[in-house]
Amino acid sequence: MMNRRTALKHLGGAASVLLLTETLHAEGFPIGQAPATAPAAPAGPFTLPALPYAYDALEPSFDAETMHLHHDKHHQAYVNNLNAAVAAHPELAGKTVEELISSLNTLPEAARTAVRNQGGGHANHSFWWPTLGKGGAAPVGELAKAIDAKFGSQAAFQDKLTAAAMSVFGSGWAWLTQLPDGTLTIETTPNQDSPLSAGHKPVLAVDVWEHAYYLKYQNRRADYVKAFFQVLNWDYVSGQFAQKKANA
Ligand code: MN3
Repeated sequence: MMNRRTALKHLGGAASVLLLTETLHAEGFPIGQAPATAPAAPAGPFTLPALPYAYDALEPSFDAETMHLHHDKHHQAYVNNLNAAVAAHPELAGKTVEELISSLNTLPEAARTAVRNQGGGHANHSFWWPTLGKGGAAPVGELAKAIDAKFGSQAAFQDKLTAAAMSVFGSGWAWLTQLPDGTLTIETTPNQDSPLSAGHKPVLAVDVWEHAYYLKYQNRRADYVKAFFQVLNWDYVSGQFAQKKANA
């Protein structure tokens, strides 16, 4: 049996360069800036975390094919590109991706934009996958109280997050985050920017890049956001919130 990796090896350098060029283009690199010869992506220090459930676990809301592409191709590309970006900066390799994007201003200028984009993509997706799954229909405990206190009700919160997700022009994310004073807020970030860069702690998020929904929902972002609430793992998100609060 020839797997994809073996097949690529047999196809040789030209095919690899083509694939990498397409990946770079898909991740927002103007095609003219893709390297003429593609060095093999370093294997680390950053690695793709496994999905904590099966690819079809979120069906029918999020289809298995989208999950395959989103995790195995898009997230993997952020990891590969981040590894390439830190390869020339060994002092960055010992840090977690969260530490890197929390202190963008302290990074060497040559690596800053790549870490912001590729590191942001890696951190955002690594945060996001475990918050999905089928666990509970509503927030519980401390998070339920905090959402009610801030937004009035769970339904009002859902409406506000939906409106935020719909308001993102182009690619980005809508978030529920915790501010340094402990209160909750809804915010959006463009591209792969992370709330961590502003010192805000993500509680939950909606990825509104088209790669997250186009196969199944095409232009219907509102339907996708509705489907997101069907696969938001409230039990996990509430547990994480309570734990962080206890440790704060
Ligand atoms: Mn995504």
